[in-house]
Amino acid sequence: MDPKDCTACDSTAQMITKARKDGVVLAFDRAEDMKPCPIGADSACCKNCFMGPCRLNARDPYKKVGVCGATIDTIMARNFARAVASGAAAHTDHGMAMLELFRDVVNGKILDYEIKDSFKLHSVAKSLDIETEGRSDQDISTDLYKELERTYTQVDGEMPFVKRVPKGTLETWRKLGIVPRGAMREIMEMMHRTHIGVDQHYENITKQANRTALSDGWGGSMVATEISDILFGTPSPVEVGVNMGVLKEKMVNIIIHGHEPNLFESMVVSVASPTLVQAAKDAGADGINLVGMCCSGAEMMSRHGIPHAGNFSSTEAILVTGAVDTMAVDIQCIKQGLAEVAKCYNTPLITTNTRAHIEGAVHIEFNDHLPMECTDEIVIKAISRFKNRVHPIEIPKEVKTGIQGFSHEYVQYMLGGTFRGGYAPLNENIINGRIRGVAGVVGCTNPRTKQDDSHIQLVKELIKNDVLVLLTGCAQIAIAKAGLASPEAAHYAGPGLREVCETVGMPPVLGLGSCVDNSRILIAASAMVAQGGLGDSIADLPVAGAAPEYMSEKAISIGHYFVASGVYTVFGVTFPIVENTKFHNLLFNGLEEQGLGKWGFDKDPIEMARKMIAHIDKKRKELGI
Ligand code: BF8
Repeated sequence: MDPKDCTACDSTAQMITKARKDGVVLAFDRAEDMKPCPIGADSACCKNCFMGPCRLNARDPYKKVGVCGATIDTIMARNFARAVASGAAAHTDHGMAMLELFRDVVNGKILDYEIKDSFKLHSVAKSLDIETEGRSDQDISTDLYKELERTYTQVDGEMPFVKRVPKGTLETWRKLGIVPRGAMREIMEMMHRTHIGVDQHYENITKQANRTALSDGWGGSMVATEISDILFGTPSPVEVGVNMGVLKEKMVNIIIHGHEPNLFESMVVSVASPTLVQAAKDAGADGINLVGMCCSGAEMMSRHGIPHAGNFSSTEAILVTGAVDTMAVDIQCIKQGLAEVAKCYNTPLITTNTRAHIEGAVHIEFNDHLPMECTDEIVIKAISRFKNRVHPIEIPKEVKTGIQGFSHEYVQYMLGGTFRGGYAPLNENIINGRIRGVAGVVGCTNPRTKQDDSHIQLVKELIKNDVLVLLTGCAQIAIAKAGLASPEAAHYAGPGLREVCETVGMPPVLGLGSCVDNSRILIAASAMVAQGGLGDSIADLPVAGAAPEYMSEKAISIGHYFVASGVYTVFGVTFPIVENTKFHNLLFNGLEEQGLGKWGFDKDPIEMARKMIAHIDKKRKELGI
């Protein structure tokens, strides 16, 4: 396939062309070579036991059942629920790692990190009814740790952050019996119920999938975001360059790619070490250039303005520049193919997390108690590779500068300041129609579809129609590369949104950070409900969500927690379900009838925008605005 058809990102296209000249195979090539299994793509295959695998016919879904008698609805619901459980497990395990780090910082067992944002500590504690008046940060933190541990370990009752859920939404959850208890319990029960011969009613399986997904959004992901803000600082707007042009030929280039911010935070300290900077200079470099990719990159870009080199589909391609002196990774979305591409360009690929080793990579374990041992070693390896560069360097020139770092706290401040008491100006602008509604555009890129293209088309269409767009994860990077994250991009917006952007001096899209930071969107939605005038539940709001190029199980969990929270959520690329089945009808209609949100699907980004806008208009009409 022509590189220009693989991606809308010129840098990545340039590197695909170079890789082909160099005889190096990338995910784009493997995607062409590996046609998806049509039965698996429709989720019409069950391999949950060893009497199968059983394959049903998507064209005649009720003709056959599995060996155990499982119907197409049971099979699809179980497969879908297991994707939710896996995605939720990834986010909650990440959140748990942050919580453990917080506990040991508070206990004084870890000295390399500290509480950077005491204001946020107090506000999170207050939101959970923890007394803060006249108490030390240490005492508040100890109570906060104990309270948030329940997010994981609690076997009965309601999760701590459920306190933040709008009243109307919570009433619906209670009525349906889907309030999450503890993440471990929900994920365990989900895996149990999808075992052969347990839960064999697609509606009941979906009920537990709702609860499991909610334990991610209002649990693990929210813990990851809030604790990371407390430890490393809450983002506020910062100007950042994004795309492969952030690499510097004369510097030692180090890429951090993954999801947990602690590795990256310690890298920031290591690359500033005078000894290591001198060592880089002694090796002939002008200095050390630290850049991010994927989600931890998005977090560091938001918190510290660290340049970002690209999203999921560009992680192999960037190695083809020959300019990457080391890529260090931790967890999630790290392609095994990186090892082979890194080898071709003599780039050390370093795994750092005990949970994620890759055959062919060097493993240097990152230990929160002695983090610099790992990060200094990464820098030393990079300097050594710089000194011994053997491949010609070709760095694409593209860099787009934009504004990132819009935490929900800053959105509140920017649109009215704390003195106005919350989200009043946003709600007013929605009610008066300048802003038609709000859309979250999130998720991955996927080599099965032209990289970034659907994100860009969808977002342009939404802002043209006065829909304010919130972004996270790889979607945020796609939009930044397209130059839409600068205030000047307001000229793409419709007249109402443009007026708001120009008055405030903000871009028409607001980047909120990594995928766990989708929890910021849940909090913003709750704040909009609490502000008044837009109903009493998230399902009442004129909002919608989309992941037009998703590829991961985490994205399915995110999509499902938005749906279960009341949001119409549209996915692109493919949807792992057979149409015209009872389970499909439940996800795409039935959940909304229960008072929740609903799923949507469209491969065409303009059609996707049309569906989201129609939903927003329907909600506006119901609200009488
Ligand atoms: O959590 S958007 S490709 S990097 S899964 Fe992965 Fe998807 Fe990117 Fe981050 Ni999220």
